[in-house]
Amino acid sequence: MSNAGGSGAGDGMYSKLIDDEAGYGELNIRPDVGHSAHPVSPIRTIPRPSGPGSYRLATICLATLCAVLLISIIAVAANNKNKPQSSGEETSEVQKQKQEANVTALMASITKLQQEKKKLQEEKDELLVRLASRRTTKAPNVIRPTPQATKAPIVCPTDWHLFNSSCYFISRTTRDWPESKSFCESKGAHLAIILTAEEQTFLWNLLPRGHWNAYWFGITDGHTEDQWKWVDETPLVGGFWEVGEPNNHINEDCGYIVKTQVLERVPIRSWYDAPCTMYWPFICEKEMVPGASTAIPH
Ligand SMILES: [Ca+2]
Ligand SMILES: [Ca+2]
Repeated sequence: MSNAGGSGAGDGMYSKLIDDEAGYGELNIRPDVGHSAHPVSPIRTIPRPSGPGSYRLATICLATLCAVLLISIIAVAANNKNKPQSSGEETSEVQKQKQEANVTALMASITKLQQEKKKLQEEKDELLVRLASRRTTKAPNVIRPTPQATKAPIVCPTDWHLFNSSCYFISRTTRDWPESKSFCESKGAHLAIILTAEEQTFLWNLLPRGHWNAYWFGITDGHTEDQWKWVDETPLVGGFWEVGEPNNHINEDCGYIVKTQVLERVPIRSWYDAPCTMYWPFICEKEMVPGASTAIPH
């Protein structure tokens, strides 16, 4: 055995140790070099990856970590993907149900409208039948109202005054009430029957003012006290009595209108009752028929 041989064997062993130690990586203890007589203290070096083994391990670790991360990401993504999909499915289902409900409601509306249309069509047909029936049964020669003949204007005789369709006469002579009534009737008229405030005012305006200008007109309660009637036997409704009248003060059964010098007196409160035997002027009224003779008997 030579030293060289012994030395070579020792180098081979050493190289193998280096390789093995390098495989562990972190602690690199350098043994004595050349078996020097001076022992060298072991040197601790900064661990660093070195050698293909370290990179493989790191690569494996990184790959593992990457795989774990990738799996985690995929799992999270899948989870997140499943959730909205589920919600979306539910939403879609609800929408589908709503749409089906809408379709059902629309179909019901269409059916109802069709029924109403049919009913209206029937009513229309019935109305058309009625209209056609009326047209056929209508008299071909309808008697149409002829235009009214032009109304002849009412012309009152001299000393008679027209209001509406009546002529009024204000006497200048005096008579008691029965004689006044007879006089008017002899003229084809009657003592005035005054039914409206307008008529009353019209006559009032015809009368002259005086100390106590009184005029008989056609009202009496001679048949039954306080039951006033017109000369045509119709009962009095309302009237234009002065306040406190009629009072039958001295057996007063005939009505008259008075007009004085007092301007405050008003036509609608100018009626009094008095004994029918008093002599006063009077008012006659004659209803006129358009186109009829206006002649007044003398
Ligand atoms: Ca009386
Ligand atoms: Ca009186």
